[in-house]
Amino acid sequence: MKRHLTVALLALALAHLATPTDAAEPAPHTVKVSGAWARATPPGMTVAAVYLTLGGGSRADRLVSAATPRAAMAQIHVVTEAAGMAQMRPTAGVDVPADGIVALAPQGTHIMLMDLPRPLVAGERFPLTLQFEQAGKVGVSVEVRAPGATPPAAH
Ligand SMILES: [Cu+2]
Repeated sequence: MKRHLTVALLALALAHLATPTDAAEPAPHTVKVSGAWARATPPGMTVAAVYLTLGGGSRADRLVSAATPRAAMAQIHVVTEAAGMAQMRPTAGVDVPADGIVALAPQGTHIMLMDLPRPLVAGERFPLTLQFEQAGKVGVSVEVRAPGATPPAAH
């Protein structure tokens, strides 16, 4: 009886071990947020842009909103050109294709923080929560960089 139980447990354990390599489909994964940063703001400036990279999950998703305790309001902005001038405006969302990479970078789509109660200081970090249609809420830590700082080279 004891021996039977041992064999059964062993079989169960082996079945478990075998699962990841035997699976035809890769394990499902959700959207990932990385490399979030913002420029430090001069005194009196109450808006700032956050840039980050969205890595798609196993199925397509969509970033629909953002929020942070560091600012009264956060909006997703896209940059468009009108009459030779770059203008930004709120957008309803950003599509993240399955296993795709979407970079929110300077001169392009960004998370706009508005009504900052105090300037962003280089070296500080603050939490940002992104709301996705599929993945739900995903939190990320935003790094504040010195005003002249440039983003790291794309990889
Ligand atoms: Cu903006």
